[in-house]
Amino acid sequence: MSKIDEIAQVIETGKLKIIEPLVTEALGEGLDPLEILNEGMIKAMGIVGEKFQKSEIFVPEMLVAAKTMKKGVEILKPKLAAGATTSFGKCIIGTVHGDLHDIGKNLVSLMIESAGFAVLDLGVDVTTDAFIAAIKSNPDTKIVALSALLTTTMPAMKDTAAAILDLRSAASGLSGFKLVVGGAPITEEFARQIGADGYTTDAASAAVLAKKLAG
Ligand code: B12
Repeated sequence: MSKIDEIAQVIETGKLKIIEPLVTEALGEGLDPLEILNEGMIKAMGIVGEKFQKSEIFVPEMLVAAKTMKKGVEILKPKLAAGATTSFGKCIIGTVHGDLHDIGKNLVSLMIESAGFAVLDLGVDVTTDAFIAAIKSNPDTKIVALSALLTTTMPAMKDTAAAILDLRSAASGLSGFKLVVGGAPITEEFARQIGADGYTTDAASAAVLAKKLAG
């Protein structure tokens, strides 16, 4: 079994104690951190999701897999965040109200930060009011990024986006930011419907998009 497959299996089965030495070992062997992330970790979470859907595993197993992935990402973090030299301004990011998924949001945050933004991460289950308050107290924000992982929280994303866009079009002096959205159930079409300025499918392309929109 390849080291990357081994990492995937350790995440899938939630072996929290093994992930740290295993990822360190993989990096020591010169494996590409992005390949470890995409082909090992993210792939494993996809399998975890499928197993949950088929009722082969339940929430506790999904949770321990998530914890294992988070620990693995911690080891990868310094390698993924290359350290940007340009400054693109501020980005506010959060997972919308009712949604507790944050692994993808954290990766997007990490990539956007390493692309040269100062990131204000509001966390998970973020209400519309909390997004609005953050924008008001950070008038120099260039990007507002919303994440949603559940079809049931897509309406919350829509409502939050509407309030944010209202704030932007009001004569509030807060018109200098772009709104980007993402997360597994989000599509280009949904993003357009709710008036977002941008949408992408993964963390690396989210950083490219943020730079393009802020530039
Ligand atoms: C781990 C996990 C959990 C963990 C979350 C832990 C955590 N701290 O995040 C826990 C156990 C808490 C959990 C709970 C639940 N979960 Co869950 N979970 C998952 C799982 C297995 C992996 C998610 C993940 O981390 N993926 C890896 C990351 C890297 O990918 P990602 O999040 O998609 O992010 C990438 C892109 O989407 C994008 N992206 C993400 N955000 C943004 C934002 C922007 C701006 C941009 C541009 C891009 C972007 O870039 C990211 C990086 O490349 C998924 C299955 C899946 N395949 O997604 C189910 C899944 C999302 N969960 C599901 C469900 C049903 C639930 C529960 C309702 C279960 C329950 N009965 O309680 C609860 C809901 C809790 C809540 N209120 O939020 C369903 C959702 C079904 C649906 N269509 O709505 C899924 C799809 C599983 C399934 N197949 O049924 N879950």
